[in-house]
Amino acid sequence: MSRRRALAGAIGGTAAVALAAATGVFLSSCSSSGAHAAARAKAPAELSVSGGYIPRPLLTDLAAAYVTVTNTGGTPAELTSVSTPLAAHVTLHTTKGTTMYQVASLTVPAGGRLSLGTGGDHLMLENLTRRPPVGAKVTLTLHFAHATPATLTVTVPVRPTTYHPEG
Ligand SMILES: [Cu+2]
Repeated sequence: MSRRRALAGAIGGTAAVALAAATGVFLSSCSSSGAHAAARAKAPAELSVSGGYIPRPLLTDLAAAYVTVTNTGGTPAELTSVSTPLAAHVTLHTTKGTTMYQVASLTVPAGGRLSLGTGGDHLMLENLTRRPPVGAKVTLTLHFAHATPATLTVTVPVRPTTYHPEG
């Protein structure tokens, strides 16, 4: 009798240990920082635009435009195209050395920013509809992939041709 009870107790004990182990695995995976980091990485892109300007173009065939796009989300976004009433076409350019190249998109990294500026990535406005004076306001509509909303519209000032932002 006592031997059978001891056996039953041993089996029950094993089951309880197994249950505790299973529960422990569940709790540790739920509260692990790795699981939370993975959830954060899937947060959608959250974009905002700041610091934009257009140096006053010398002619009506070409102007550069600069903006900074900040992404506080967990997913990279791609700037794929830009439209503006000031130009027939806008292309995306990057600069390597002293040569600029047209690219299909520019990346706004997760938790980072895409800073367009002189000597680096920039927008090229081609076939301008007019030559805007310093102080004029120009609307730029930026189109993104992998971001919600997929479009951001900003108004940027025309600066003197030789303008260079501080910092
Ligand atoms: Cu260019």
